[in-house]
Amino acid sequence: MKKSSLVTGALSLSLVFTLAACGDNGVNGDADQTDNENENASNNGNGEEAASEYNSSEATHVIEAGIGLNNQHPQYHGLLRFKEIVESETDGDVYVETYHSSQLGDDRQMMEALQLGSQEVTIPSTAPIANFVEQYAILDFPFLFPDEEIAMDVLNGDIGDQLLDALEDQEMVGLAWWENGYRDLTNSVQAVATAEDFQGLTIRTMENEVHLAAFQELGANPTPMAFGELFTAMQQGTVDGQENPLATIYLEGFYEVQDHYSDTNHVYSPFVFLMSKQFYDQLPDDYQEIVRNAAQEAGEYQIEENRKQNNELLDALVDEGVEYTEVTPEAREEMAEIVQPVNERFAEQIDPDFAEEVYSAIEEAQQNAE
Ligand code: TK8
Repeated sequence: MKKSSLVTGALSLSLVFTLAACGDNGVNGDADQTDNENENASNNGNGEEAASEYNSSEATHVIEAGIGLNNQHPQYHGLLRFKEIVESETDGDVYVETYHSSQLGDDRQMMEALQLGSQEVTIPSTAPIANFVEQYAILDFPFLFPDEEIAMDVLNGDIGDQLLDALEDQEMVGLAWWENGYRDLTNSVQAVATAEDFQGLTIRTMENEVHLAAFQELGANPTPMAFGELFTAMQQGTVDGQENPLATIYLEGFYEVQDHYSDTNHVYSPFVFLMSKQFYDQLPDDYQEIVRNAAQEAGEYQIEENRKQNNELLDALVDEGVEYTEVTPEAREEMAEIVQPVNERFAEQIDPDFAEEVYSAIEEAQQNAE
């Protein structure tokens, strides 16, 4: 596995500046977040909602856990479940502090902090992980996974294990697969029903080369940006739109700044529950097992709640005044054909053998499901 030490070095430096700019509480005081009209996003991540019968000053080990999404999202509820399990099973000897809404930084910065050992847990989408372990980019190929069950089968099998193991070289330990879900498009310009409708739209993408190339191929102007900057970018018109699963679109209040929603389902987005290797390695064996099982168990809860929200929030979004444009299977098929050369190019460039393994694992999971 290739280590991109140059990129990593530059990022460490930018992390130092970011932390220095945050003041002494380590919370990201980014103006973007306070300008955000969505009140959920500005709540303090370590307030009442994460109440605990235990006290960090009495714990031997303190886990600072940060995510990019807000405290309404199933990802945060899953993190609270992790906290509950770990604290009760260690009788408060391992204490978990929870931060949401990019309070500790964006996905990339938080992974950097895990490498440095200055933060213990984060749960990014796989897309930004590809900047650390390039094989992760293959998971983010558009229209790769036919459904969520098949995706989870593959991730909880040999493919997923290989990807989690590969994180160790990057000073991170992958404890479990969680789920963000199928990504859909919103924008403030036009209804998007077909591939042609992407033409000319400025779309914020995650910081991932495959996403960038795929949206280019569709004729859009992709603009990679950290999630924490997205709301303001849409509000100010820096970007016309973005793509995320429905739960994120609704729970982050994107309807305040977006007019159109299309169920493109263009890519399945997993989350990975990551722990700092430095931190994990110094935990006693029984605690290692407790955090591993807790990440798994909390993940099962997160996935269930997440799927429910992704399936149920469409009406609520429409009630907020967003126009829903249905994307037909034929239109999706056309989009998939247009971006297929991107998948082929990256498979070749990144790791053709591993890409083949992923394709066969998906086929096998599909056959087992039939
Ligand atoms: C949150 C991100 C987010 C992702 C994105 O930190 O950046 O759009 O979908 O959920 O991981």
